[in-house]
Amino acid sequence: MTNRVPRAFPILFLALFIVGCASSSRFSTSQAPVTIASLSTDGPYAIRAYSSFPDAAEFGDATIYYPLDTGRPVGGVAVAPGFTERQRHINWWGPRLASHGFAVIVLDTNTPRDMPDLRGDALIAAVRTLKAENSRRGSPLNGRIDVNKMAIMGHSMGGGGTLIAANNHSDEIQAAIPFTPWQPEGDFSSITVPTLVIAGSADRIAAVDEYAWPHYQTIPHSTTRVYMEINGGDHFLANSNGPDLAVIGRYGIAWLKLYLDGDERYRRFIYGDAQKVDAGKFSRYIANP
Ligand code: 9J3
Repeated sequence: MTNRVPRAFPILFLALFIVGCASSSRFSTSQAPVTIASLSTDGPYAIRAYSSFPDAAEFGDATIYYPLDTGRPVGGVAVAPGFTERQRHINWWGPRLASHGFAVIVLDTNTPRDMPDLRGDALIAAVRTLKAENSRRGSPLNGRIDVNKMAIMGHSMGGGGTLIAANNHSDEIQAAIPFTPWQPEGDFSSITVPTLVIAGSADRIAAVDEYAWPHYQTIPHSTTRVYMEINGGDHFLANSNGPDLAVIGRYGIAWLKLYLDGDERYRRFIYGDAQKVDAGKFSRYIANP
């Protein structure tokens, strides 16, 4: 007995050392200093993409982008394009968000002319697809998704769909980011999840005073919501060819880090000093709270 304990010690220390090294390398990746620069470009994780997974009736083709070696389950994000658009119009979000530690499904609608309500159905179905990937044997994401951290995003009619889906399914998601959204007479008074509306003051297709701004105003005061309007931004400011994706991406990443992951280090990029530096970029930045 007395000499068995000392003999176990070296093995115990070796095991602790190995575990310590492994977790400290993870720690240094996920806890690296977060800066305006680090959020303005791709993040620390290597990424992969795949497109073979079970079909859903509510959308067409889709691609899932995901990070390698996160050492923890990741949140999921579904992204929908706008009227007549396809994945490629908005798929820059896939690698950008995946490299910061999210599993991202970018979808094609069943037909390019689907109206916003169908895009909302597509987004919720895509969220369910991501959740199912977590438990599908053989999926690269098997056991790697935190199914309680889900967000939806979309452009224009896909942004309308984002708002419709958030309004009807706030119980299935944790955050929403409509960009240059379009939904005539939209009433989103049942949204309870944190919602970031990204808009452009020079949008000639979905003019902010008819769409994004009134859409935002229908979201309840009791819901965490931000209205971010890029001064001079057009309808395509958050699409793959947008002129300032460094900034747009930074706000999207910070929103998801804060409200999916609950990581408070990102709050200052939405509400604090690291947001104030951008004041000159916005015609309106209404943060409530
Ligand atoms: O998805 C969009 O770009 C909607 C823009 C629009 O005004 O469509 C009208 C048919």
